[in-house]
Amino acid sequence: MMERTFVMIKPDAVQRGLVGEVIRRIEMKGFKIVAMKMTTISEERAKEHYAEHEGKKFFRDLVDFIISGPSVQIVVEGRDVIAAMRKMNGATNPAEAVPGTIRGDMGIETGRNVVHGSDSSASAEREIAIHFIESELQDYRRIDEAWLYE
Ligand code: D4T
Repeated sequence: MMERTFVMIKPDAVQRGLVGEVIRRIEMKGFKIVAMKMTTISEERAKEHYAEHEGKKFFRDLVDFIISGPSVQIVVEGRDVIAAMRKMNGATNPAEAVPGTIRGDMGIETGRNVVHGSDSSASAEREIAIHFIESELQDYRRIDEAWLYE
């Protein structure tokens, strides 16, 4: 199914100069970037984004980390992209993420795990709406679509 997912390149990855590497993997896979911007997320938005974790012991640190500096917000489109992007990201804890995944290749600890990807279509829809307005989403075709999809 054609889907959209929300990806965030977290502040640790921006500071470490890994933005290009994450985007490269998304593009190389064949997925289409339909929106992208760099912002420092507001505390209000961060709390909304991570609402499911409110009350957990890592919540405060998580919010503080995510608002600590610029991050890159991306909407990615493609066939079954939600699950595929989660696979590309790897396990939440980079120590358990297998080599070849973004976290497996680029991270060490859970609280600095480089990237975020929506975990379901409901989450994707919710998260895209938190970070983007409709007019920020671009409608175009990749020239190689005929060679990516049967
Ligand atoms: P995100 O949402 O960032 O893509 O991560 P996951 O979907 O893979 O993992 P998650 O929702 O369980 O965790 C969200 C976010 O919180 C951080 N975290 C998580 C943390 O700092 N300590 C923890 O114990 C856990 C479970 C890392 C990712």
